[in-house]
Amino acid sequence: MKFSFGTLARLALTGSAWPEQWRDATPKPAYTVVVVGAGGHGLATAYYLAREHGIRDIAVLDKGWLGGGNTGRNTTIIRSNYLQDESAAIYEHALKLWENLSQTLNYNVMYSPRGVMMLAHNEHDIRVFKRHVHANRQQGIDNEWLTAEQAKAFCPPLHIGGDARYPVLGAALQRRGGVARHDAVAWGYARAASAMGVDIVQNCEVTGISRGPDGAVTGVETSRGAIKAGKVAVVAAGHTSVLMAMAGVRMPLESFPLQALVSEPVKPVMPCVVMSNTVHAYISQSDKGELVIGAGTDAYTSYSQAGGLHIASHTLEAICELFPSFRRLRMLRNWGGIVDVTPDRSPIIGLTPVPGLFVNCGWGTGGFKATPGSGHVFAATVARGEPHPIAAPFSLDRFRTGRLIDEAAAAAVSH
Ligand code: FAD
Ligand code: PYC
Repeated sequence: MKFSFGTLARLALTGSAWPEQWRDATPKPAYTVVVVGAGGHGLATAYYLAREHGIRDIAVLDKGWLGGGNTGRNTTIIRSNYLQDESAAIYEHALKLWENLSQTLNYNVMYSPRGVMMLAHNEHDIRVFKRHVHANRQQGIDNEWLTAEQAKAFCPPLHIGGDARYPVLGAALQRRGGVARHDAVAWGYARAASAMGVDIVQNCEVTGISRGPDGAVTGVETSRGAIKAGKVAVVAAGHTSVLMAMAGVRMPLESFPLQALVSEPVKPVMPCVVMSNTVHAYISQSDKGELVIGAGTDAYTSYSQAGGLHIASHTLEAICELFPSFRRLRMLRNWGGIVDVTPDRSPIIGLTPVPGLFVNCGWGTGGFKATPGSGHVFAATVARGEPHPIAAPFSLDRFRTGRLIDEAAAAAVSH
């Protein structure tokens, strides 16, 4: 078998080869909708446009390979325990879709609701997480408070002792939270969309967004030629500002590297997902046996798909303090992605000042869990030309009106 650079890069990132059948799709000269970005959100958007809105004349363009952006680089934590009502609504919408996604797509996305536990290490953490527990229950979302001993019983390798630099004082547990297989999500949506006639065009970089005399979008310029489009939907995490600038739209976004790593594979040892905001670390175990560990974002904006080594070292120190028995494991591979972050740490989904141009971005460090819900509500927004009710609060114009959805203090990882 001959491997291309894309396949080798995939192998390095995810440890598995990728399906070949979409690589050489040739773009047609015109489509009803062009989706820019073949990550999970872009592919899900195309899938729901085709399945629920009957629009099948769609191209999903990616400058690289399918799922090779953040979708294939994240630590796959899925939860809906957000503080604000608007956020809880969209993440819970996504969580409900996750629960049946393998059946819906007829593709095993390996969704595993093994529980996500967020550790409290000080009085402030306790107050914040208890506030989340109460808010989530009011929203009809499961979340419960555990004592340190209950947290240890749920996750035996966890060290809760008083000799730790950050002793565990308790934890918030969302039992329906968990993980999924990141690239399977991209492939599952791609295969199902492709079967409905959607063209998925890899190695096709969008270099310009064309507009007519009335200012409305008319198509895109790409590394494989011009493509006409009635509507253009930009779903290009990390690169949204660059793409939107092509249409003259300035975005309230900053791009940061965020990194993760895996250990050598071991037998099942870690029964759930554990996150610690205070020490900036999160950990789970993949079905292949690797411990999947994520770090915080770099302090400086950058488009480099690698984070600072000192950030990863800090994370590993924290993980080793929380899980002393993992000290003897060796690191297998590490990588980075580029996340785009909004001032209120909430996504932007919806219409733009340019007629026919739509955008879905700003998921920061937490958009994997949103993939099905985001694609679902964005597809409705693009199809109807007006925001889906769940997407409506996340409009771009909240940065003009000031009606922000502040999840900054609520986020479980450093931004
Ligand atoms: P992507 O998968 O990045 O897709 C965007 C695509 O756009 C890319 O494939 C890119 O090649 C393409 N593109 C860019 N520019 C162009 C162009 N000019 N022309 C054509 N194509 C273009 N979220 C969670 O919920 N849980 C987690 O545990 C979690 N952990 C994370 C850990 C790391 C290390 C990272 C980096 C992110 C993490 N996230 C997590 C965030 C999550 O990965 C993202 O929010 C989500 O995957 C974004 O999906 P997407 O489809 O929007 O973007
Ligand atoms: O949003 O749950 C999350 C997350 C975990 C790691 C990165 N993001």
